[in-house]
Amino acid sequence: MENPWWHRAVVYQIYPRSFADADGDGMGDLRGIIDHLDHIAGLGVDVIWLSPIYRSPQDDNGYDISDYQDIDPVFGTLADFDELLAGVHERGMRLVMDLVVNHSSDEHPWFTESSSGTDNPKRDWYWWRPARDGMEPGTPGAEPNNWGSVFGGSAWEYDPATREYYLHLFSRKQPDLNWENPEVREAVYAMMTWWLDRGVDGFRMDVINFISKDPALPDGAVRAGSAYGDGGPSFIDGPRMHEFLREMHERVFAGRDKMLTVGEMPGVTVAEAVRYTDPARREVDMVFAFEHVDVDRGPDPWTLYPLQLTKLKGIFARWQAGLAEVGWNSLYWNNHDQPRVVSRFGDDSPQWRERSAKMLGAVLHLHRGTPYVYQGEELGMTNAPFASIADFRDIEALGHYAQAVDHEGRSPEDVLTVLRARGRDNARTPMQWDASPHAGFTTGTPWLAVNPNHTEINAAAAAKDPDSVYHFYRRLIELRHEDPVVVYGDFTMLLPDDERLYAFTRRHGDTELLVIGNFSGEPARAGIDDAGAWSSAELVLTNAPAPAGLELEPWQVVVYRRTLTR
Ligand code: TEU
Repeated sequence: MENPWWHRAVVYQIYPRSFADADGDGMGDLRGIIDHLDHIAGLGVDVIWLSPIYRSPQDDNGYDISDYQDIDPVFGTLADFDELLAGVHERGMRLVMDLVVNHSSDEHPWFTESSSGTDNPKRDWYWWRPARDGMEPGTPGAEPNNWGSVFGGSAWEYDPATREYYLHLFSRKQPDLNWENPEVREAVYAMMTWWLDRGVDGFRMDVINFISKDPALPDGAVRAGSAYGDGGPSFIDGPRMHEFLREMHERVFAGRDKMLTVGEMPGVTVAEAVRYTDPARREVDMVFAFEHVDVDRGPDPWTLYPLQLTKLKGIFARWQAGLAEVGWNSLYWNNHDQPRVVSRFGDDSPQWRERSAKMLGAVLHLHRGTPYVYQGEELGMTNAPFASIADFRDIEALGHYAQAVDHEGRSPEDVLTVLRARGRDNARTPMQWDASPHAGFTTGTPWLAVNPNHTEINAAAAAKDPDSVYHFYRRLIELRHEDPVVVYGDFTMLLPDDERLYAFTRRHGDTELLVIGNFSGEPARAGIDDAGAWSSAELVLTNAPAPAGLELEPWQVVVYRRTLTR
């Protein structure tokens, strides 16, 4: 089989609400994206993935959709969308939409109908359940099971009119769709087909490995200190998951080539990912796994744990090996749900910010898989200085804060410390275009405060500086497009026990790459076999002066290439 185009591709994610505001209402919009397409094309990426722009009450910034076939007025119109799509295609890029079908908005007509009565034909489109046996509906503890929602609180909302509860794994304004019902599946496939016929090039599928649930919905285990049980075992990679994805593929994607599908899959294992991405099974092209972004989590959700580099390398090594023969990896540090990587795994102080941002980019992109760049990552944007809980807008941050502080007795300072370091709003502060007030993002009042460091860190400054993070990402992407070793080379992790250096080789035919990144603020020497030969090989990329031997400066990355002689 011919290698698919997306093996060579790099994807750029736009979070439209925070990208560029053309009409001055403080929220990004489609016109703003159209106006900035050259910034993205200039990076050399192949694909743009748009977070949701559909009609939505915006309870979870568009991940709660009330009309899948219209654009939210905040973002523009279908005509704007068509113009954007044409602009993307004209520049030789593709456009991938976000598909959010584990749940809809509670304001979607499907749900309005479903909640209108127990005998409504759409009642079974969502997960309605009566109160727990022997309990009075609507009283404390009468929820059908003990599951907590991802955003805090119970996963069940009581509807007094019909005296039943509906399931919402996320906010109560995001009721879960019942994929057991074939009418639901057909409605989703029809909607997807409508977008593909309009010209879009694929989908990123939101929490897609949650759509198949064990219909028994049994209670989950309760973690010490928490009020709720973990329903994960009943809905992560559930019983009919592979069947649903194969059916979707057959109904929606069969006969269409050049598509890209990526399933977001919290909790997915390597073994499951192999099955999801095996081309012969026709499910999805790749998945977003979470192990590497959960690397600095520990037993207590309100304690900050430092990065252990050896653990991070162990995770990547397993994913690289697990998908080496069958399937394909996606590669990401950042998205709209993760804190900024330079603040998390690098050093965002003025001295090392740019250097560590480049090192992180190079180490990630030179793994085997398809890299994703999240807006602002190419500028080395950092976490934001949130002073108090009032500065956050994210429903997850607010929900977790309420549950932890109001119901679990945690100290507000502990909770804020973790939210400041890990909260999703870190990724959602407006894109920093220039040094002007509000960073050139809007002429109005931004919906979430602009990071004050935009006077230093912004796209205009980066474009002018040949040593910027932006131009480094551009060269990194160019390297992937030029040299098949980056795309197809096999992967070997080196120095697995080194606490500071991340080192690996890639080999394809007679070309070999050596990548070493220093994840520390100290110089470090790579004690690898063949060090002498490597240090005289071609240095294709670095972010600091060429090292002597393999002695790297703080946060330095080196990429050497050599031709093997037989
Ligand atoms: O995220 C799925 C998910 O599991 C997130 O809740 C994530 O793990 C967590 O927020 C990390 O802090 C997707 C979307 O990417 C996210 O923006 C949505 O809020 C969520 O689904 C519901 O649609």
